[in-house]
This record gives sequence, structure tokens and C-alpha cells, in this order.
Amino acid sequence: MGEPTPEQLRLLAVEVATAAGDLVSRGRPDRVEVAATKSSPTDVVTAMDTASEQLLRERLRAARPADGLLGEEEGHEPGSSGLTWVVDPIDGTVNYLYGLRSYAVSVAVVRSDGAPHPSTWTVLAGAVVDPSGGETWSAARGCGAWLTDARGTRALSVPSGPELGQALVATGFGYDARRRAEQAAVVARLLPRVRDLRRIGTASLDLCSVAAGRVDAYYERGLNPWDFAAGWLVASEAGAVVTDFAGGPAGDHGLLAAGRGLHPVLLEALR
Ligand code: LIP
Repeated sequence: MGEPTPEQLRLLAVEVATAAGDLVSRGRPDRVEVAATKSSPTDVVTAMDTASEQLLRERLRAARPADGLLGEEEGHEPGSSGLTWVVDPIDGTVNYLYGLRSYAVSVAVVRSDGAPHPSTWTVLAGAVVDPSGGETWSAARGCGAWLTDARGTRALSVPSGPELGQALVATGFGYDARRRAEQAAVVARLLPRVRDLRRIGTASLDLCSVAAGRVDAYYERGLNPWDFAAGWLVASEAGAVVTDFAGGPAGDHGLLAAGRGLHPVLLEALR
């Protein structure tokens, strides 16, 4: 049996991300406890992060047993099919911990030779489920990007973008104090030159917001592959330009997403 189509993969991504989104939203206790920390005392893991990733792995292993898996909490499990599922069980974990509404389950599937890495993988399909907002964002390579909510499903198309001074720009910050100081310096130089900044705290939703024109651009340095794999495809298939800060493939070293007219102007400003 050959490789499934991007549309078939998109439907599976939506199915499993929706199941995990139901789990984390319906199962959220009144007071979420920190189960562990990772790169810093503020880089937290909750029991629901772990439960959500276990559900994603179970569902994906049942549906696509030969595929690999790369997840935020349990790492990389190689497969034999050339496809790897890249999952963030709760993107926006700090928001989830505090009861803020902006968090999502992000599921992407990539084709790669060897270990999956953003510089060499091809993203085939992705889904970002926002349980609080009742919104499901999805995309299939070469087939477009979609938003599904209570009103139905509609195609996404990114406008070219305003001039820099009219641009609403989203960004985010890492967990490391030194990196945050550097990021604050970038914000200090950029803030006077744009309409305003937004810090949503969830990279996948930042990228989907670009796809829907809810922000004009999003940039961040230091993201993990699972933070942006699905949102990257949603924004790209909606017509955004998504690169690193040198105009190359986006990655943990840098990601900038914006409409075709705004992207080069903001790239220059960020340089
Ligand atoms: C988060 C990202 C966000 C970034 C946060 C954090 P997590 O991912 O989605 O864009 O600014 O620092 O990395 O840790 O909630 O999965």
C-alpha cells in the first residue's frame, strides 16, 4: 500500500488532535499541578501533557503502525515508513496551567530521510485544535488551509499585509533568562515601528492567527519542532511566507511568518 495522500493524512491529524483536545479541555482540573519542569523552572509539564501525548501515540500507532513519532514529552520513536508524526500534546502549557484560554493540541506529519528535522523534512499535513475557542485549523500540502468552527469550514487566505507601521505583530519568548533579555531588546527596537505587539503564548495558534489575518505577522526564536510543525503548514498553505531570519527554512534558530508584502520589510527590520 502506497503513501496516503496529504488529504487522508490531514483527516487523521484532525481526528487524533480533536480526541486529545477533548481530553485536555474536559479533563482540566480546577487547579492544574506542575508535574515536572524541563529546560528551566518555568518550563513546566502537567500530568495532562503526558496523558495527551499518550493518547496521541496510541491513536497514531493504531492507525499508522509503521510511522515514526516525535513528541514533546516522550521524544523520538523512529518508524520504517519514512513518515513521522510530530506532536505537541499541549502547546501553550503555561496558559493551560494558569487557566488562560490560548492553548492547543498540535499534530503534524512529515516525510523525512532519517531523523526528522525542520531543515530537511517535508510537512505533508497538520492540525491545530483550540478547544477553548472551538476552532480546528488544518492543512494538507498543496491542498490549502482550513478553519473549522461552529459556523462550518472555510478556506484560509493570508493578505499581503500592511506597511510596517500598521502591522500587528505576534511574538514569543523562550524560557532561558539570557535569551529573554536578548528578545526583550528586539522588542524594544521593534515596538515603536509597528502598530502593536501580541504575546499569545502558543506558537501553533500564533501561526494560525497569521493564516486567518488575526495578526499580520509572527516571529520567534527558540521554538521546538513540535511547536510549529503543524502551524507552519497552515500558515504556508494559506499563502504566508514562513522563513527563518535569513530567509531560509524556519527552525529553532528563527521563525518569521507574514504576508508576501510585509515579510521582506519585517525581515529587514528584525535584522
Ligand atoms: C510555547 C510556545 C510559545 C513560546 C513559549 C513555549 P509550550 O510552547 O508555543 O510560542 O513562546 O515559550 O515554548 O512550551 O507551551 O509547548
